[in-house]
Amino acid sequence: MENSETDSVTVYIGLGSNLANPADQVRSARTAIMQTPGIKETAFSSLYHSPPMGPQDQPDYVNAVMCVATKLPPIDLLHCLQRIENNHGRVRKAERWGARTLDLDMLIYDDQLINIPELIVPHPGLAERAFVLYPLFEIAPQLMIPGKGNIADLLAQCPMNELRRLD
Ligand code: A4P
Ligand code: MG
Repeated sequence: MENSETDSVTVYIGLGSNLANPADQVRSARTAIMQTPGIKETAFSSLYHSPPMGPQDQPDYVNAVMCVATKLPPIDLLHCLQRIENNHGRVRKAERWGARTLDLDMLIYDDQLINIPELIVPHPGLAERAFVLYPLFEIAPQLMIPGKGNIADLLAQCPMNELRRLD
């Protein structure tokens, strides 16, 4: 049973960028995730454009959400995502929510609730962020988010505001 599909879990990953051609950064990150051994893409949302949440003196963001099937444990997957961020020129600065070439957030890992210093899942901001909820809803309209509820209900509480879908 070692290699059976049933051993895989479903994971949702949020991709975001607002530096160095953000749409290309997101597309290239998608390819890098797909090419990671042990990870299989099952869905990828449209790209979405939005003004920055947090400090306003930074460029607008491009975001997307990806669904993957994987057998990697959560921490191993986090480290894979951090390696891909670093390969995309991610520089971690002291300022909270500052500009970045690539941000990969583990939004949901199967039905798990994880709260350790290195990893909080579901991602803490998920339920209030239009740039996460709208692309997530696009690829998983029936989703139940562990500890937070049904995606359609969360979306109904979260106006789209200036978020727009890119073609
Ligand atoms: N970490 C804990 N939980 C997770 C998780 N579920 N996924 C830890 C990924 N990492 C997680 O992350 C800091 C630490 O969080 C990591 O070392 C990891 O162990 P980081 O990527 O270095 O820092 P960050 O992303 O700046 O911090 P934070 O608070 O996670 O920021 P967010 O929530 O990612 O928000 N505006 C728009 N329009 N679109 C955006 O995508 N993104 C941000 C960043 C701000 N404004 C934005 C957007
Ligand atoms: Mg992050």
